Amino acid sequence: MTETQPTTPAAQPGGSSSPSLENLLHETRAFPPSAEFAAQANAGADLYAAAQADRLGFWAQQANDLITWQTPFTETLDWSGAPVARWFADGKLNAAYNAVDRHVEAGHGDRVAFHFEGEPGDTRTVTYAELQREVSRAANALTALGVTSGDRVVVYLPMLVESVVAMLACARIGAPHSVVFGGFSADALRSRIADAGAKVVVTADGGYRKGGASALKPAVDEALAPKEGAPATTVEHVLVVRRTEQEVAWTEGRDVWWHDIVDSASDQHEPVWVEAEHPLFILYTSGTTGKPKGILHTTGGYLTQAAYTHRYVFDLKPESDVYWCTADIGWVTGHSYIVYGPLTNGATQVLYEGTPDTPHKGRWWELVQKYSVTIFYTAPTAIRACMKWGDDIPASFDLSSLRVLGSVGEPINPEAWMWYREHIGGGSVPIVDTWWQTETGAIMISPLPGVTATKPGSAQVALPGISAEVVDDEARAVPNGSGGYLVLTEPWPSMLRGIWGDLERYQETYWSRYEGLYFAGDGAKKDEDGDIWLLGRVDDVMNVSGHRLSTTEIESALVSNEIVAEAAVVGAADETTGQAVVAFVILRGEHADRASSDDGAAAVQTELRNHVAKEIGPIAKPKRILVVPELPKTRSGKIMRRLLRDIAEDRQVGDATTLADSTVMDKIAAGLKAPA
Ligand code: 6R9
Repeated sequence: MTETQPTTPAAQPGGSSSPSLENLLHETRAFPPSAEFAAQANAGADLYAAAQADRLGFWAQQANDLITWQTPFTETLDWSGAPVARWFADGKLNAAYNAVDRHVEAGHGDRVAFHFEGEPGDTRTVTYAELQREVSRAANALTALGVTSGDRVVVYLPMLVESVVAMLACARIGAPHSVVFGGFSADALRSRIADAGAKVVVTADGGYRKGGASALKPAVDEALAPKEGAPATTVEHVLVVRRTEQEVAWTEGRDVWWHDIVDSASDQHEPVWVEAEHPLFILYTSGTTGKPKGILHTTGGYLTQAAYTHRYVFDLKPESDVYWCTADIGWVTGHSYIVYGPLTNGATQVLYEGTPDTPHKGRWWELVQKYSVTIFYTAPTAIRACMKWGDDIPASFDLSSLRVLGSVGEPINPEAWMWYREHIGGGSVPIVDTWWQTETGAIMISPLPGVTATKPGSAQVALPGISAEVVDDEARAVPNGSGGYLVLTEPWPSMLRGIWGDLERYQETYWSRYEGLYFAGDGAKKDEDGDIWLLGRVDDVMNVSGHRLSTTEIESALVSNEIVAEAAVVGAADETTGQAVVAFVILRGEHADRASSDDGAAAVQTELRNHVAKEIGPIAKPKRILVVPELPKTRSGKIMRRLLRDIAEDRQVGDATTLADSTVMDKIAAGLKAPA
């Protein structure tokens, strides 16, 4: 085996080229784990030592401890084809067998795999033994539809047990799945089906969202309909789950009901043993421009790191924990932390179909109470929404079962972190802020809840076995107290193996900025202790009068003011300063109408500008602050700053089709036409 990457040299004293970022986060709070938590934790400090002493040996041990191999591997890493890694390449396994069957074989067939809760309140409990039978039936049904190892299957479903079953059935027969988020349009679905060359699409008549039945099948019909200029579809069959009992159009010969062919299929199925580098799934993720990238993940390394991170970052005890990740399976978080990580570890989970505010804004906390959820994993945008709805809502439920809280998806501002800890975690539950990407496959940077003294707003340290660094423009590690770009300096088991059908783009996107280093596209800062603070995508890092400022940092400052509920900051082109800071803020309920008069708006502006000056420094003062009713977000909750930048630079607003709510930009524009 070969490893060609040098370890990045230790921090050097600040040279003239090191970015100046002395202004960030004078956040000094730290919360060490309690002695009780540390004493029972899966991970101790020795995990770091073990990985440090022998990194590849450490990963080989994780792969052997956490995964069942049909044929054991003898080689841990082959990096000779860099940047395409091969991990555990001569081993054979099956991901679905690892996620389901082996738990039944070990005598845990009666353990609940899923407590499913539909949005209308219907429930279903699925044990591991039932999951094994259901996955086997679905695998037999897909085989009957002509799917064989290597064929691609697109999964376009709401959050149902069948969604997990469909993914595992694909894995069981060696057919890579490509899950497309149910909120995506027919056009988005069409291009993903075409790019993946899918043979079968699994969908449903519809799902329940925000109190009503929302249709899915029509989007599939539209995506598969002949279209001028588009290639003929490769799809032979559409497998349809009945959920809402809405009327659906039916194409005879192509469309098949799930209950017709899955329910009647045999519940015995021999998994297809695949090589460790056999493709497990393709997941499309949007780049900053152009066509979405099909991120390719393979089996052995991905499963190893998904299981490893889930076990240690969340301190999972499969016999006693009830784990709930609120992500949708359409995103990588749902893949790694609902399907592959937790099931491989034999966890019991809550699976919820709907939105957090249906039928009331306490729905999530009601479910935590109902199922005595112990580990809860969600996104900062959801936490901030809950903050906005008020403290009294979570306070009216018993959340005392919770013992670990997680955050993922974007930097979490210290105020939201503190709120999460106080109001959801009862002031004592450890929070793990987990940094990773679709491309990394699994968590890379995160505290370990029994080891790390956590800091509000920081993902802090690379996990044992992972090597991350913050570098300057010349690829030199920045000294503590400075900012730069986040890179990963060694290959890791769950790394992407490329972009589907476009190896060159893989090389160019991630490996061309710095020789031999994976460029994550995120800005980051090392604090005086060397802990890593993520600052948002690099295209969100502003340069104002030569000072490097982070959108996140200023957003955090704004949200720490009591009148602000949520804030988004962009850098707008500015003649004198290069870029100028423009902030969009949503005021908290009680303060919402303060900006409705000109005088009021001016007073709010002054108050917030002074507040930012006090929190960070005068350089960070927003040049303009616009009070808006809502912010434009993607369906996964990320703020689309590009659209806000269009407004800030007085341009026609660009393509807004990937917004969760396409009317938001109109609402913002309507508000701004009033005299500012
Ligand atoms: C898992 C996921 C990846 C991008 C990533 C970064 C941001 C995710 C974060 C975080 C700060 C965290 N991000 N987790 N930023 N702190 N804990 O979200 O994957 O959808 O591919 O997004 O999300 O900017 O580069 P993905």
